[in-house]
Amino acid sequence: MSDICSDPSSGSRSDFSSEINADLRHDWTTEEILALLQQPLLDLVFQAQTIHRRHNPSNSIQLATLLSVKTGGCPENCSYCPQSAHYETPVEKQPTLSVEEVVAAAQRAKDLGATRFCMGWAWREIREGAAFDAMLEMVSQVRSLGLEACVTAGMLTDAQAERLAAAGLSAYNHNLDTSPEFYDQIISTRTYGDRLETLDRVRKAGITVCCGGIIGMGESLTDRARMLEVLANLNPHPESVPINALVAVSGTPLEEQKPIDPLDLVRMCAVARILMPQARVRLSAGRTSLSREAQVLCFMAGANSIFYGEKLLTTANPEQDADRQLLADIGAILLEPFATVSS
Ligand code: SAM
Ligand code: DTB
Ligand code: SF4
Repeated sequence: MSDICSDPSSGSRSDFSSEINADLRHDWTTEEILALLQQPLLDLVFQAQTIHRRHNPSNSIQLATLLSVKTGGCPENCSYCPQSAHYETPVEKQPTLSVEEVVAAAQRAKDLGATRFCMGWAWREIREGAAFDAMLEMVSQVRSLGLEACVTAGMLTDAQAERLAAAGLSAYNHNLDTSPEFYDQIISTRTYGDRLETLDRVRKAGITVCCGGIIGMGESLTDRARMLEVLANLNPHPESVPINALVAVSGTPLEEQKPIDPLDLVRMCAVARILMPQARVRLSAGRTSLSREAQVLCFMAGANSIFYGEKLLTTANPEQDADRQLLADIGAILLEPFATVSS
């Protein structure tokens, strides 16, 4: 990564002026958010970039690498997900990875420049036992490498959240995916309320919250606005907000969905940035369908993280070489591990 500058000011916090405080709201209305989403694109990007620079003066981009530790066979019926046991998809159920395999992958990710390592389990919820003990060990060892550790493994109890926090977990990913109104057309095996309850448990345990959603599932613009509204009205805001474009996988109920217009992703990144000025807005699934220029527009709009590595959980992501080249070509400043939210 020698051709990409590292973040000179990571760890520093900007002064909290009244302007900065005024940007941090938790009372957004659907109408306000819809108006933002429908602004002329360049006005929207300008507004988002202005807020972005005010809150993130170092303008750094974070590289997060994903690894699927337990793949496939999930009892939930999320219509977008190739790992659901409800659908016949190209994903084969595989043996759960060992602590050693996971730590070796985390070391490789670190060597290639990632600062956050995100581990996924295709579970409805965490259960006590050997697999959870192994998860705690993975978290602790990933942290020992000097990486942020993130887990996504479905619902959890207060006690499990506390044990994950004690193991050093930096963040827990649990997405709202879409609006409360559209949710039951996408998933029926759990409720929006279940999702919010889990987020609450994560927050209470002192773990940072990674929560976002997906566009391109057939939702309306109002659904997009409503999802952003629920996210932005969480207090505090999620520290990171993944914005995914649906990867339509054969065998899932959403296999025939038309690809989104990349400019819609730019709009989502911009509005997420305006509503949650200090969050890491992560341009997540769907990047293989974006041109370099569309990705740069997302960065202009305030996206400041990507998943980095040739695979997401089970589907393709851009080649690492291509990402490194893109970041070098735009002179991206990369985030150091554990930098503060405002760096
Ligand atoms: N089972 C856990 C859960 O549901 O929280 C963790 C894994 S799940 C794969 C994490 C997130 O990935 C989902 O909430 C969804 O937002 C995203 N995701 C899954 N499949 C996707 C797809 N085909 N396209 C875009 N995003 C997807
Ligand atoms: C998130 O919002 N997106 C990532 C991560 N959080 C866990 C997962 C995307 C998965 C895309 C489909 C797959 O690769 O299986
Ligand atoms: Fe299971 Fe998570 Fe996929 Fe839903 S998104 S089917 S909970 S792995």
